[in-house]
Amino acid sequence: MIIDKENIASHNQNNLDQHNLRFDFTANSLIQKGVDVDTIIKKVSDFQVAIPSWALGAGGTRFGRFSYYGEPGTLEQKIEDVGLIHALTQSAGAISLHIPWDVPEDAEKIKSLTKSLGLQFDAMNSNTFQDQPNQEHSYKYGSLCSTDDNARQQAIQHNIDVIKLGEQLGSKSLTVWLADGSSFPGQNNFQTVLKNTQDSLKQIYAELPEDWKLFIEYKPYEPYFYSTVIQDWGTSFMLANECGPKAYTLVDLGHHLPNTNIEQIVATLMLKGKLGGFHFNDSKYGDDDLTVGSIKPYSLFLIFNELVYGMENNPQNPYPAWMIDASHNLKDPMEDLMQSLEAINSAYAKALLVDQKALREAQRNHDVTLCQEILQEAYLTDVRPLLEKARVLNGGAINPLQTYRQMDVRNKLVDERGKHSMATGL
Ligand code: RM4
Ligand code: MN
Ligand code: MN
Repeated sequence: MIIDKENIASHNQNNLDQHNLRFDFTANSLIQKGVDVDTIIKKVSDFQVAIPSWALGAGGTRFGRFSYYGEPGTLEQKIEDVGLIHALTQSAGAISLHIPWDVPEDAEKIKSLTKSLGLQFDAMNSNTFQDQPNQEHSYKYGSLCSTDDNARQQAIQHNIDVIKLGEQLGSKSLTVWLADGSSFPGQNNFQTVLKNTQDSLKQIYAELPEDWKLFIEYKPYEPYFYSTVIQDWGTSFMLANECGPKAYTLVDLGHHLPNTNIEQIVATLMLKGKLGGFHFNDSKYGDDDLTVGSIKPYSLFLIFNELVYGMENNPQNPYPAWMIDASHNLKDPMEDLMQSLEAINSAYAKALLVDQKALREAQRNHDVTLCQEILQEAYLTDVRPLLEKARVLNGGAINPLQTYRQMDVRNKLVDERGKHSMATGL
């Protein structure tokens, strides 16, 4: 299924008067305060977030999985779904593949389909956290960290194969997330597994094409419950430094213990030029993979405030790769992803509204009250009309979720694909 711009434009007609009213009010109030509204709209339009190929189907928990009707059963269908989300939101212009869940049978065909929908290939993701059928050596006791040379070599080779595949597709980065760890004290020698991981990453790094980046994710626990080899940003940062200038830390919002000050981690990494990628989601307890902004929208804003500061003041840090890393147990995945995109764009636009000059001045004067007021002033602004404008200017929907429902997209997909089609993934 493909949604064309005329179709979206005709749905927009019903919302146009309301949108214009709301936009004029917001834009005029901001202009009065000296805000350059056009620049903010342009920045929001340019902000593109990748959708992972594994997020279009229903996610599960270790207790079970409830299917979602009309799930994309093939890689082509997953790409089509991202195309639909992008057509409506104009802000999901890339797809990120997980290998071997989504190995293209014909790379050229996949490439042209992706291009025709206005999408690019974002980072490639390797998978050494599961054993695949017919795999020779098991990852049960670790992959890149393994003390079994055969398992370790196999995991290194898998990552190299993923890079080669990514080159065929035009991707420019590899994201490595390792489950490696232990569930019981004494199970692993901490120094040995860390050293093995470092050696393995260096071997993968050595195979990285000149214009590629390596992103190293971290996570404190799960699937193992006593220790994780790359447990925190410090370990990831250290490994990235050991590898070299093309290796970076990747921050996944769900990969922190409760109450961690993620915005401070962002600031530290950007100062050091080592924040390479970002995975968005939200959580109450751990790696819950909930809709972005559904639990802690203010934290998301504070994180964006540091990202915006870093993007404007840290030329030593490359432009980060953005991706939504969520899982959908209950909601229609596409609706959920559109809600996430709205939350991301909203936090970004609010962060762009922070009066940086006034904030620096208040910080210099140790006016703590005013510092907080300045942040709240931006955070409490209703930026939705600006996001609507950014979409409309690019041919997207004023209200993507409503348009998606009015177009009855899910039922049409069920008709096309059948009720019980299943997506690969977790
Ligand atoms: C992990 C991590 C990775 C993702 C897998 C599916 O928790 O966030 O980025 O590839 O989940
Ligand atoms: Mn992630
Ligand atoms: Mn995760």
